[in-house]
Amino acid sequence: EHIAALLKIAVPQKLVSLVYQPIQDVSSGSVHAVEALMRLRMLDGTSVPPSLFIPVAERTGAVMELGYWALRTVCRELLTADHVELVSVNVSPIQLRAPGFASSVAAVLFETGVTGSKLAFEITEGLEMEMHSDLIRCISDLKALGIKIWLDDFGTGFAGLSWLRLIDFDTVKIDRSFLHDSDTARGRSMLRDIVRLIRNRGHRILVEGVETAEQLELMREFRIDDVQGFHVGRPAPASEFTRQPTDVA
Ligand code: G
Ligand code: G
Ligand code: MN
Ligand code: NA
Repeated sequence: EHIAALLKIAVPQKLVSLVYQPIQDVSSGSVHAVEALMRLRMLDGTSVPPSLFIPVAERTGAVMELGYWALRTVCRELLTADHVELVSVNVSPIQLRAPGFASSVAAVLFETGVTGSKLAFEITEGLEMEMHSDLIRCISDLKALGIKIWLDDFGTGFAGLSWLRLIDFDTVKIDRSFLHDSDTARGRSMLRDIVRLIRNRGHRILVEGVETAEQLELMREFRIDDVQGFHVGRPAPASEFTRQPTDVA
């Protein structure tokens, strides 16, 4: 249909772009990472949300080309700035399952001169993710390149616990629905239990969707490592992050 056709021309026609959302270390207050988020606009300029075009891209296979484009763009427009420490990129299970994915990623790193340790790949726990052994091998190859592996949207699907059993994630991102439930005692105790589970397994914990100072304070009480959300910052173009801190003055 329309979106599928649009995706075929998206890269050459420059209809895709990336915006970056800051990730803050709760204890130091520093923004030590940003998440890259894809944006797609139609020929008339209106934008299509990722919730609409990513599933289509996964179904048609366009997610492969878009994924390499995103990785190259992150390396070129952001990671060449020395003071940018870490960028997380969303990666679809379709990409992880594609033969030769890790070596293609290595080629992009080589080509752009970027070190793998400046990248994190976010993997969403979804129903469709089967525990193929080649997927697990791919993840270990990516880790060997220095790339961090994060589990995204933890708690939204049914596969999260299986993923935790099989893969040693650097960071687990707790879905923002848990934070939004934390205004009730029941919601808070649920969040506390999830945090305890993830922490006991030795992962770093990021909570998404922090929108108020009160929520940030609660995250401090819960000893959450990292936060992301409108209270910390909204997604913005690369130019917001490539300026040296001294350029601001
Ligand atoms: O940016 P927000 O606009 O709505 O993004 C929603 C979701 O879309 C993200 O959480 C992520 O799961 C998905 N998404 C955004 N950018 C990308 C991308 O570059 N690749 C993939 N596979 N998913 C993305
Ligand atoms: O799926 P993934 O969770 O990685 O995508 C992040 C999505 O969440 C992006 O679409 C982004 O625009 C959105 N987002 C980021 N911060 C907030 C927030 O504080 N509140 C809400 N409601 N959405 C957010
Ligand atoms: Mn994400
Ligand atoms: Na998420």
